[in-house]
Amino acid sequence: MVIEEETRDSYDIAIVIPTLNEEGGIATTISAIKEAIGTKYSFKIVVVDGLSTDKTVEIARSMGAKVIRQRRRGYGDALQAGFYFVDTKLKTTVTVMMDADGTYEPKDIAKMADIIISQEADFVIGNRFANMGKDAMTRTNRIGNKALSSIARRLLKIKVSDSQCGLRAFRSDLANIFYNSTLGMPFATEMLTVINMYHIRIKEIPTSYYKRIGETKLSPVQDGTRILGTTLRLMRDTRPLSFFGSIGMIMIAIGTILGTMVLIEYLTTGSVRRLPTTILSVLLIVLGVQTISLGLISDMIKNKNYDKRVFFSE
Ligand SMILES: Nc1nc2c(ncn2[C@@H]2O[C@H](COP(=O)(O)OP(=O)(O)O)[C@@H](O)[C@H]2O)c(=O)[nH]1
Ligand SMILES: [Mg+2]
Repeated sequence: MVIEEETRDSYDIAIVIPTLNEEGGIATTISAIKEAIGTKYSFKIVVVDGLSTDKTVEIARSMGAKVIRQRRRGYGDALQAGFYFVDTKLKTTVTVMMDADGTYEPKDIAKMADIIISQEADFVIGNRFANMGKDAMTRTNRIGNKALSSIARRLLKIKVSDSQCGLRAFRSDLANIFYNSTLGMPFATEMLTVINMYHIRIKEIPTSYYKRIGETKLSPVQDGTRILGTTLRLMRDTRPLSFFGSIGMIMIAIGTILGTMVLIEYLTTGSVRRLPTTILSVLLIVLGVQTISLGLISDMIKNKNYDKRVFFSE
């Protein structure tokens, strides 16, 4: 173990870049990173390729990046594989993640590293809305990203403006929680939920966002729906009492309104003529109470299974 530690290459920053057919953007991205960081920090670029069929891998290797191949598919899985590599094969202080499409400003990497190294925060995320280039994001994506961020803030208590921002940096000794957490695959929203769970100190900084080189690998509708589904699942898993509690309360509220209508009718006319409404009202109230009970049980299970790893800052 000690021998392995000593033979690991050591850098200030590891920059993990997932790629899937990015031959148009990878060279620009790597050279812009080299130029932006210069000699301020030592760094290693780790490209995690998802079986690109173009020249991405050759270009990345020829420019000195370490290229690893993910076994499974997907952006989240690629990041996890990259973090695992950095955590187990290199020795670094800061881990950064970034796209290979020229959308992010490489100068922001050093800014983020400054914050982590000075111990001002353990995790830094960009806010693309702060300084968004013209045409950098389609109108649909802009609205969608704002909506997803606002939903995540409300449902998951994640305190960031741009929950889908792909430029992030964190203390490398925290890497293992992102590939080894109880939540399964952490990716964008998942990562932020894990940060909340462990009370990791997060800071948001304004970042630039430029128009993409090459084709996007995400589809707005399909991925937007998936992210929304993930947000709900994460709320169920991490805040079960709020999740089931609010569904139950809504049912009880509707049931009570319907029941009150029936009661008023009974008090004024002396008879109950709306039988279906009466049944629905009772059903909703009973189901509502049951749903809240489910929340209480889930909350108990969650607390029993809670991952008790602790972290500290100096
Ligand atoms: N390794 C790997 N990289 C991926 C995969 N899907 C997307 N990427 C890369 O992840 C980054 C983000 O994807 P991108 O298409 O830019 O998404 P957008 O920024 O939301 O438009 C890019 O560098 C992609 O090449 C995948 O399945 N595997
Ligand atoms: Mg991108």
